[in-house]
Amino acid sequence: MKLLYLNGPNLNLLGTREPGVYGKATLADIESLVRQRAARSGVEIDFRQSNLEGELVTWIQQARGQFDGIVLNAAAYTHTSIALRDAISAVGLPTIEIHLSNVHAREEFRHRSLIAPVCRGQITGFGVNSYLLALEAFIIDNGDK
Ligand code: CA2
Repeated sequence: MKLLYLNGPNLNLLGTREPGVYGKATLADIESLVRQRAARSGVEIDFRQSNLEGELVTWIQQARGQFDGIVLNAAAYTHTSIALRDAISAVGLPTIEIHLSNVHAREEFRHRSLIAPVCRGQITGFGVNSYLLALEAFIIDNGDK
């Protein structure tokens, strides 16, 4: 199984600011944890971050035929991006929406996800473990086939 992990705007700052909300791990630390767990199950990982909405859209479009699924922390675009939602819907690959923080326990504007209705599911609030839980979900789902 091949999974594409996509990270949206400002997640490149992880570990450098706001550790109280997002924890102390950097995005490179998270990538390394995901890769270690994935290797144990023979899962291939591509892990990327962009601050640009259009670049994320392009990567989602290009995932068709290249990956079995997408794990997406769309960051603030979760709450605003019809373009990301349309891309997920168009590509037809199972996509799991993830967040480090529990978006439902935060400001009202974070409660709405424009991408959730076209995602396989949502994992929110488990910190770095949200990234690992999405991997587990894909491993379990794949085993069901
Ligand atoms: O909890 C999450 O993973 C979020 O996707 C993070 C986004 C936020 O807009 C979503 O509502 C929930 C923000 C990512 C910003 O990351 C930073 C990291 C360090 C310092 C400042 C921002």
